Amino acid sequence: MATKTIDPLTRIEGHLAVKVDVDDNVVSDAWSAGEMFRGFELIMRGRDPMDAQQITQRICGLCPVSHGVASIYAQDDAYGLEVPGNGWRLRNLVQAGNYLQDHISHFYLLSAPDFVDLARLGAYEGDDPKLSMLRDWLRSQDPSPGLIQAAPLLPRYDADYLSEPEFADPVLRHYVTAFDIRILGHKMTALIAGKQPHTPALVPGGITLRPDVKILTAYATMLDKIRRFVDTAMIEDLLTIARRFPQQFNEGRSYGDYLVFGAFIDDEVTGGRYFPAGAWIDGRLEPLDLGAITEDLRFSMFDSTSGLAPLQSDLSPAPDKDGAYSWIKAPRYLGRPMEVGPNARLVVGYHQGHPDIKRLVDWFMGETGMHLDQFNSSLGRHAARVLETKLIADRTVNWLRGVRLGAAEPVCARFDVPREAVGVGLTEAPRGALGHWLEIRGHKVHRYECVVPTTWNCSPRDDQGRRGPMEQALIDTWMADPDQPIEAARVVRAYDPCLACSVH
Ligand code: NFE
Repeated sequence: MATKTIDPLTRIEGHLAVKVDVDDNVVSDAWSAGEMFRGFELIMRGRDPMDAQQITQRICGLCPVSHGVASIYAQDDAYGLEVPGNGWRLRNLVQAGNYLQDHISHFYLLSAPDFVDLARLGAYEGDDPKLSMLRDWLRSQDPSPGLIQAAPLLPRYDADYLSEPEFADPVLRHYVTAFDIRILGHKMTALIAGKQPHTPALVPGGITLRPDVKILTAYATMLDKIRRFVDTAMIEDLLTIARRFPQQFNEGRSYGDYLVFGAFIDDEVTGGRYFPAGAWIDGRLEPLDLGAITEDLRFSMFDSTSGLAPLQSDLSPAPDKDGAYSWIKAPRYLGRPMEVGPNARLVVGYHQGHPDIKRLVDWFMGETGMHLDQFNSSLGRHAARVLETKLIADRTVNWLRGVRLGAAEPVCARFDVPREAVGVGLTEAPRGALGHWLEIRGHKVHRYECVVPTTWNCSPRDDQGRRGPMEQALIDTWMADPDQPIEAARVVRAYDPCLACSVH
């Protein structure tokens, strides 16, 4: 048996170390370790609650909007606010821009190099101007003929890549285009919310923007470009990869239990959120029960009491704690490790009979021959992310059309910060279920707690010794050469981990 450590694992956000035991080229055990402490929940204590959405957005540069939204939802709840239609629609537009940017970035910039060998661009002989430009730039970094072996393409592993030019070249071309397209998502968010990242416009009760025709038209134009890219490039590239690597629908299998908090307020769908809340657990659909959430700490570097609900446990960092190997906590639902993210949203929505999700997922299963259970796989996670990019891009048109113009249209409810209150804000970040819990005493934040997507997915073992979802997904991964751990890296990247968020 050999033990291999991938540290740091690249093309993810933040500092993640993955350790695997490999027996006869097969992973027999795995550990996922978040490598830093941040302490945002301690920073929050004693602050004005109105600072919460600004401070917690600094947890992350990738999904700041999600933290901002969770925070203002928690305050809406604590202050008893009813958000006007323009308020929730404009918030959706802010969140949608961030999702589109984030999913496109992940699929192309972070994940495509696992399937298409970018290093081969050094030998590109076609006449596509963007690919030629990239080739010339790469060759200026590494003038040796053939494969480029220079940053940013390192570490590069020898693997079974998509290499036939008729399939690989379109993906590479879209990889280059994606750099420009993702910026549109950023701009859409900034247009409504003032700037991005770390938007100032998200406030309890609604949003600060009074929309006008110019802003909404500019948003619509950019959204239209993204929708065209998703329809003509991203979905096509997903099909290319799915047909070329069908075995990836069987790799990276985890427990198959999913948790969704629900996202995007929408008054035209049952349940009031476009992505509905719920749990898929042990092969059954269950309504979301917040009381079922606890946080285990036996293998996490905290000295605090294990197994308590959010807001109940203390937060005492203990870097030298015996047996602990991660700064990530181990959240559990009914005591079980739960996977969160795009595949959780699609599976829970599908089982609830969500018409858009059912139509798109059925179409994809028909095109590729994969079945619903295979969303529990590495390629299933990528597929779910791409499919929901289309769902969000298309649905955003409705939210945009629903915004009412005119000075008399409120965008925000009035409120006072109460002396004592408790609030919970639930949403879905691109990487999965995100909750902020807030307790106010004497008009100040007494306690604040975030339970974050990558904390669920990349958690260490819990008090019962059960692995976190991603640790479990690594088990049984076959590695052609354990010194070139591309197969393990593919499993990890399919989760789109964000370590900055997970350790918050
Ligand atoms: Ni930092 Fe985040 C995570 C997402 S939580 S990227 O995990 O998506 O809002």
